[in-house]
Amino acid sequence: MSEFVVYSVPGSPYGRAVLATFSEKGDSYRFAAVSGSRSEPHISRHPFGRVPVLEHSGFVLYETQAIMRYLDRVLHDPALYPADPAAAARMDQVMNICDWYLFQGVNNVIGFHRIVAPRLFGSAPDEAAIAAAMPKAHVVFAELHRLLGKRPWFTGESVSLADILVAAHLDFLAQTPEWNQLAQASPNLVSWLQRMNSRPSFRSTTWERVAELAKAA
Ligand SMILES: N[C@@H](CCC(=O)N[C@@H](CS)C(=O)NCC(=O)O)C(=O)O
Repeated sequence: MSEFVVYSVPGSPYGRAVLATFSEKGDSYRFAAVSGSRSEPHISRHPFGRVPVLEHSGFVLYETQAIMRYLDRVLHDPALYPADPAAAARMDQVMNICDWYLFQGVNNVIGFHRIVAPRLFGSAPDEAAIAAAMPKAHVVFAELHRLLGKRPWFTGESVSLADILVAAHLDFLAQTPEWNQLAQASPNLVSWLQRMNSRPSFRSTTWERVAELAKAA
């Protein structure tokens, strides 16, 4: 099979979800660190200037969900998309909750101001923006708590793309002081995240590990 190239940056939760998908499948890729996502050459790969982007045999694909589903189809077992229609629909729903509500207005505010901005730009967190994001964050946590319920994974007995995508984002928030307050009423999410973090796919894709990959590339 020809080479897979992942264009991303260390620390990107979306990038991590793609890298963890490769790891869950037991497949390899080349990591290509992006510097300047809004300028050439990256802007030609992704006109919206985001990461990650996948390249495979000349096929260039952006949008994390599309990349994860593509990898699930072209790489070998285990399947990361449930066969049961209701479980598959639940997976799709949770992934869209991640993109529309967990990322937009929650992780791209709290995660950005607490972790990304201080680490990459040396700027102080915008406390007002973080406080304003908390009500939405509480709704997202309550809903993920309800949807996970007592199951080990979001779609039942085995890990799916939904677990990978959501965990990449929640693990980011878990490193912020807001985490304790947000996760207080959701012990199932806390133990689920611990289970995800103990998987090789997550241990090998932390910000630090991906930074090492980027350095070695
Ligand atoms: N809808 C996109 C979102 C990707 C995204 O927002 N990625 C972030 C990093 S996690 C990014 O590229 N941020 C850089 C920027 O906004 O300039 C996807 O699913 O891939």
